[in-house]
Amino acid sequence: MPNLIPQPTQYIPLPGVFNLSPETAVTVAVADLQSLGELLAASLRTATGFPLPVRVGESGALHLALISDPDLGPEGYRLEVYPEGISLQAPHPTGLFYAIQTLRQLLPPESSPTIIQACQIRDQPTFRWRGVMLDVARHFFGMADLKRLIDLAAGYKCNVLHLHLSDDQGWRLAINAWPRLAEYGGSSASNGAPGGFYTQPEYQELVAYAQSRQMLLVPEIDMPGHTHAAIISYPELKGTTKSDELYTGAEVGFSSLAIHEKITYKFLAEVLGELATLTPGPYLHIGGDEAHSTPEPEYKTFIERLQPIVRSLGKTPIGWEEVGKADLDPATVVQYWWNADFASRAAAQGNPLIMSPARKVYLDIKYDPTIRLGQDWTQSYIDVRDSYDWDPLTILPEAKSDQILGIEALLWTETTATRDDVDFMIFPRLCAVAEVGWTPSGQRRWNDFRIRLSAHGPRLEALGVKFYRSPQIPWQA
Ligand code: TNX
Repeated sequence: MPNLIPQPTQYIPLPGVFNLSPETAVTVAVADLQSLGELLAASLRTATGFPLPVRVGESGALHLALISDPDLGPEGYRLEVYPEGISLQAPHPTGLFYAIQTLRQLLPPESSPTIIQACQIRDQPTFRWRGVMLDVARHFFGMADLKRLIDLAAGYKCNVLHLHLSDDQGWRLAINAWPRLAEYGGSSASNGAPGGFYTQPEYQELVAYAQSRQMLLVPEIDMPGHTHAAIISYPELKGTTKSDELYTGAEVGFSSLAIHEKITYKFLAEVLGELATLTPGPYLHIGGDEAHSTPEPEYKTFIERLQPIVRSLGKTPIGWEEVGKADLDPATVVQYWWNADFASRAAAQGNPLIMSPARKVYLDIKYDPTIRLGQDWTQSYIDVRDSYDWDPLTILPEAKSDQILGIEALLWTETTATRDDVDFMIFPRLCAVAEVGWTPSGQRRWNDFRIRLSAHGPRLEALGVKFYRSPQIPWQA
């Protein structure tokens, strides 16, 4: 078995090898697949230095085609490697993108040898939601960092990038109708780090970049708590907060929008209206977590008023598990993170669920007590095995399996200020979570995963990722 992550559902070795050579060409069956052909060629060019021209036609040793095979679903693919050539086939371009990611992993990380063991792979994901969240509010990360994260996560077949765009410490998206949100509210970050925000054209560029990597961008504006940066930018929004100063600390739960003021709903409609226009994807994440300064009945009122606003914009709301306290629209998606009681209340209402259990997929929790970065409020540490050895279908007993859309790993960034910090907390735990999302749980074995992961050390290194060398993994030198 080659060292693929996530492990494909079916891998059959065949006799012989395919040799990538300076003469190898990429062909695509129809012109629509040209950009995928280019993506494949570009990644192999970097690895091999070979020219790898891309043409529309049949004759190339690397051939991409759409096929009819309904059992593969919207994201599945077939990848067949023979001594004469390699065929990548899928019912949809998404599947071809994943076939390309698998093929990249079949090649060694170094440029030679460029030999691939012949094989047949048939593969498709277990869960349709395989997300990663980055908190760009506590610390701000620029466009280059986000595109790099998209490439890395998509390489492990994650398909959602959730951006936590606002919090007490900063507001990160320019809103035309409320310009001070980004200009003033975006000027701060945790621990006095520099702030920043995305312009609307930048945000759209990011959406398109994510799309080209088959990732759905899910934006989050966290409300009614976690809103200090918005409130000091526009004090008329204030129900409660700490002070009039920019906030750079790490406490949570002290801010709340004014639930009974008309202006709050004008704000919501305009901010979410602009966000909906900029976001082609179907979801807007409205936060809803840790609103400790919003009295419970008001919290309920707020969520119940917010849902129809999102719906009227043609979008589906997603909220953290606390929204389970309110009466939910059937389509509202709920994200479980810590409190099984709140999450179960959402599960009992029958709503779709995303699983982000803090003890498994909180990538801001320390690997072990000696780690400089990260938090430990979960009163447990998360080494790679903890992120790997769990089943999204049984983690919340009240949830029915058909309610569970999938999983999402989260990086809150109170303690992570740089790209290297982020790399260190995300990798290699994201590799483990990616496999939990993709590979059927009955096929997953920790002892097998840790060996496969060890081969990804040199790959991650070649990509400049400063990952954590967990002692659980027999890393290759
Ligand atoms: C809880 S998880 C939070 C975040 C913090 C995180 C730190 C969630 C929905 N809220 O505000 O950053 O813990 O681990």
